[in-house]
This record gives sequence, C-alpha cells and structure tokens, in this order.
Amino acid sequence: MAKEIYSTYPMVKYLRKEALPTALCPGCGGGTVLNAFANAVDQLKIDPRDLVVVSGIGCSAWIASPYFLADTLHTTHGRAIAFATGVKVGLPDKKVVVISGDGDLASIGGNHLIHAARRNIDITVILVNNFIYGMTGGQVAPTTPFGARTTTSPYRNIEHPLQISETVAAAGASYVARWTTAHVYQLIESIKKALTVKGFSLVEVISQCPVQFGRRNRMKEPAEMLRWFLKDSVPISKARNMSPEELEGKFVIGELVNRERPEFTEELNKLIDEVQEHFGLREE
Ligand SMILES: Cc1ncc(C[n+]2csc(CCOP(=O)(O)OP(=O)(O)O)c2C)c(N)n1
Ligand code: SF4
Repeated sequence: MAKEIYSTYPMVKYLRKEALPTALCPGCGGGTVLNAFANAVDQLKIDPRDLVVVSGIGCSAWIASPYFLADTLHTTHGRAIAFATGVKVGLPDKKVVVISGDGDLASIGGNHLIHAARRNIDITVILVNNFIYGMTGGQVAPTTPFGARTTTSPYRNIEHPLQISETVAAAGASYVARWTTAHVYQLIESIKKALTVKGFSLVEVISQCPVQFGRRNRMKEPAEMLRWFLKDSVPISKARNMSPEELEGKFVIGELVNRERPEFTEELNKLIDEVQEHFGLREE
C-alpha cells in the first residue's frame, strides 16, 4: 500500500526511498511539513545538491533526516542551529535549512534560536510546533497552551506558552512567518520566501500530534486538530487590532516581518578582508 502511494506521489524524488514508509504516526503533521518543504524546493527549482538540511532530535527532526534526500546532518538534541551556523560559515554558498521541533529548537535549543536571529545569519529554520515533546511521550513544553493536558501536566498546564515567532522577530531576524498545517498553500509560499531572503528566516508551523497531544485534549482524530487550527487562527492584519485578552489561545498567522538587515556571513567575510588588508596578508 505505502509503495503504491509513493509510486504516484510527485515529490517522492526528494525523499530517501530506502527510508520509506516514514515512521511518523498516521495523521502526524510532520508529513504535511515534509510535503510543503519538498514543494517549495521543487517550485523554486533548487538543486537538492545545493542544500544542507540540519535537524536535532525528535519526531519532527526526522523530516530532514532520514527522509529528505539532500546532504543532511542529524545532530544532538537542541543543537541543530549551532551545527547549521558552522555549516553556513564554512560553506556560505550552500542553502542551509534547519527542520526540527519546538522542544528541540525553542526549549533546549532556545538560546541558539534567539542568537542566530540576532546575528541574522542566512539560514532558514522550519520549526514544527506541536506543543509538546512528541517523541519522548508527550511531556509539557514551553510551547504547551495554557490549560492543556500533557503527561507531565495531567490536570492542566499552568504556564503560558512562549510566543516563538514574536521572540525571533524581536531578536532581529530578516523574515518570520507563522502558519498551521491547515494552511498548506500559504505555508509553501512562506517557505519559498524564507528560502530566498538573505538573513535569518523562521517559518513556525503549528502542527498536530494527535497521538501525544490530541488524545489528551479531546482531539484524538487529526482532522479535529486541523479544525481547531482553522477555527482559532487569526490573520496578523486582524490581530493588530485585537487586545491581548482577545488573542489569548489564538494562532496569529501570516508574515510577522520581512525586512532587509545586514547578514552575518557577509559581515564576517568583510571583517576577514579588512583584517587581512591591515596586516598585508591578502593574496593578489
Ligand atoms: C540532551 C537530551 N535531552 C533529552 C533528550 C530526550 N529527547 C529526545 S527528543 C525530545 C523532545 C523532542 O520534542 P520536539 O523537539 O518538540 O519534537 P517532537 O518529537 O515533538 O516532534 C527529548 C526531550 C535527548 N535526546 N537529549
Ligand atoms: S508522536 Fe506525535 S509528533 Fe511523533 S510521529 Fe506520532 S503524531 Fe507525530
């Protein structure tokens, strides 16, 4: 059955066939994100040999590796952006993309996320926000909605979630957008923009984990979670005229920033040139 589906799926050329079918649970939003990324690469006609795709640890990290057919780097938990920074500095001509989960990138790896955005290094981060640590059994995360149930907040979560996109925008990224897995066409367009802007770009994707999050929060069917995303999404233009109370629990979707700012690897190379010139080390 899986083989039949993959034989007619046009994006299969971007997947490692030997790793299929994926280990993602049926209805996991990770498949939608993988599909959106492959479509964005396809529509931009990016040669996968020009890509380096980096992930940390978690179910969402599998999207990059082992499933995406490019040079991929499956790193330690929380450190994907640190590895990606090294790759970009060493190979500035490559398109460096990080795909991983909210736990990986915004919890244990949150410091790297903020400081990569502050440096405005030219890497694209696709952050799959499913509100929990999916791979390890559905523990509470800094992204878990207020009041939600998880294995480690079985009565209700009493913390408020980190607003990832707003934090990254405030830190200085060139491009930040948030969509959900129920907004696939907008998501593909945003990933395309993120892959083309110079500087740090983040696409946060609100995604369903029906197994670890949905079934503890009365949404065990993936479609129920998608209906929730559609019902509670607010376009950013509308959100600007709403109070914090009105926005409580809503998903603000759209582009938060799209701006030109100096990029880190260009600044670094300018500095190297200046220092070499100063010490007479430049080769003519
Ligand atoms: C240093 C370290 N701490 C903890 C873990 C255990 N661990 C593996 S994946 C994970 C959480 C993954 O959550 P997230 O990034 O949100 O991805 P998801 O599985 O939800 O897609 C944790 C805590 C680990 N592998 N390494
Ligand atoms: S546990 Fe959740 S995040 Fe992990 S593969 Fe299953 S549905 Fe997806």
